[in-house]
Amino acid sequence: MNQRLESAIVAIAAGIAAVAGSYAVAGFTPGFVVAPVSDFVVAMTPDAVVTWSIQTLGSLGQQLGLLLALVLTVGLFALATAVGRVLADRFAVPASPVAAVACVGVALALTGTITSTLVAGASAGLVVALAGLGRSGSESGTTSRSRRHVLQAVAGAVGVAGAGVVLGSRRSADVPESDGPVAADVQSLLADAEEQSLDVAGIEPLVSEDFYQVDINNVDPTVDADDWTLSVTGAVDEELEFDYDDLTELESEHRFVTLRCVGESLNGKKMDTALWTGVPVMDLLDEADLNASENCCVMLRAADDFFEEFPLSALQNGFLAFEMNGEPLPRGHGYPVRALIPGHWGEINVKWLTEIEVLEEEVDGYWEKRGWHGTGPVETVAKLHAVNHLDSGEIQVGGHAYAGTRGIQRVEVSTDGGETWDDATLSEPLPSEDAWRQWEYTYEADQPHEVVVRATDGEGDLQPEEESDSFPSGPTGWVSRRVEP
Ligand SMILES: Nc1nc2c(c(=O)[nH]1)N[C@H]1C(S)=C(S)[C@@H](COP(=O)(O)O)O[C@H]1N2
Ligand SMILES: [Mo]
Repeated sequence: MNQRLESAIVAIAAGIAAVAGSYAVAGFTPGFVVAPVSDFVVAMTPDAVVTWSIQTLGSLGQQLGLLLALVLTVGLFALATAVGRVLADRFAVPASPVAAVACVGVALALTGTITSTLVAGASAGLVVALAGLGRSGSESGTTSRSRRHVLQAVAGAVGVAGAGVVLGSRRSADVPESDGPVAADVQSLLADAEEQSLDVAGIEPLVSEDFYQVDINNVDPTVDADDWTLSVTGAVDEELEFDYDDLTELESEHRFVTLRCVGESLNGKKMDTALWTGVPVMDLLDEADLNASENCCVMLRAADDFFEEFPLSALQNGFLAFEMNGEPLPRGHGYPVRALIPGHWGEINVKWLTEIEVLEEEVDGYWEKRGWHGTGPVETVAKLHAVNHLDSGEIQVGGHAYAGTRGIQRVEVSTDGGETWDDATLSEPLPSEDAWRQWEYTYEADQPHEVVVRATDGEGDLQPEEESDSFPSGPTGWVSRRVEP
């Protein structure tokens, strides 16, 4: 085998092992060597490309970004290994420790985390050592021997990668340790919600089983509740700082809240509901702390450097949540504390919240800098997610309707493309000021037809028919779908 090719394969195998070794000990956390590279990729991606990718690729764009970061990181370690081997050759010292040290250097520069760094270096060193196993003298051996060396290196990398995936995925576990049994009042609220859910196959129950996740990170921040603080800064008389105990010692409430992402498609699935436990923002802050009369707005900032700005008046109805469905907030949903702002698009419901900055003038948030207008109240929507052909021969359609704090009064269904309308059955409203309702409609049909659905909010306003894209201020229009009998 060509010597150059052999070196390249060994270097790449070592690169894969280094990344896998780091994953084994760090999991999908900021200590994983790919995390900073992924942040870099995200930061280097032009805003126009980010916006385009959200609209056309959705979460796929984020996955492609992660894949690119993975490939780049393997490349970095492969390069370090190759340089290490060349240097070792030149100074006639063993290659594997030199390559390991080179990889340790790269990992340390990337993460600054000791264990992740050492294991990355050791994994790469192991693969280089395997490639040298049975090598006699410094002469490269016969073709078959060199092939054997490459195979040893590749086998080593595959082994480390396998172990890394198994160990690492345990560490990435999304849910922090639960701190005991689910409280009785939460259990009974969840049981009621389950009871109230309509019997329609193919739609989420009133409390979502699979809550969507949207954020700017490929690797979510890991924030320790013990280290967490929330500071109140900006146009305040005196800056304040609270810790996790300050928050959780206050009397907590349970609220059913629906979130919906402004960037989703009209009939998309980025709308979900959970029972959140937390404290009203104003129980923690004082009216006086905010100088409410002089100030217009607030900027919420987070551990992932995300920031969103919106009117102070919206924050005053806000909620600081630290539990979701009776468990500590999952890491992906903002552990340890997130904001919930009633009736507004998802993006201002800031996760991993660290700072509330009070402002005298409006400024743009993260998404507004990129052209979105997602800080206001949600649009009214009725979604059509289930079309079921029942044993009775009838057709059942169903979905969810949501209008933020306006509530949902009515959902109508047309089975003739919008000519005539009939009322759908609605689930009983949850005890909430900001939650969706399910709807269901069963009918007979023997011809292909167009089903259209529209909601009326609690103020009596019909959902706008005019269609618009999600960019920049959320999708509008009536959902319709062709149904075969
Ligand atoms: N810190 C932080 N908070 C964030 C985001 C983010 O990227 N970082 N994304 C926002 C967006 S765009 C939405 S739609 C909601 C989604 O909340 P979820 O992931 O819990 O469903 O979180 C919001 N809060
Ligand atoms: Mo969003």
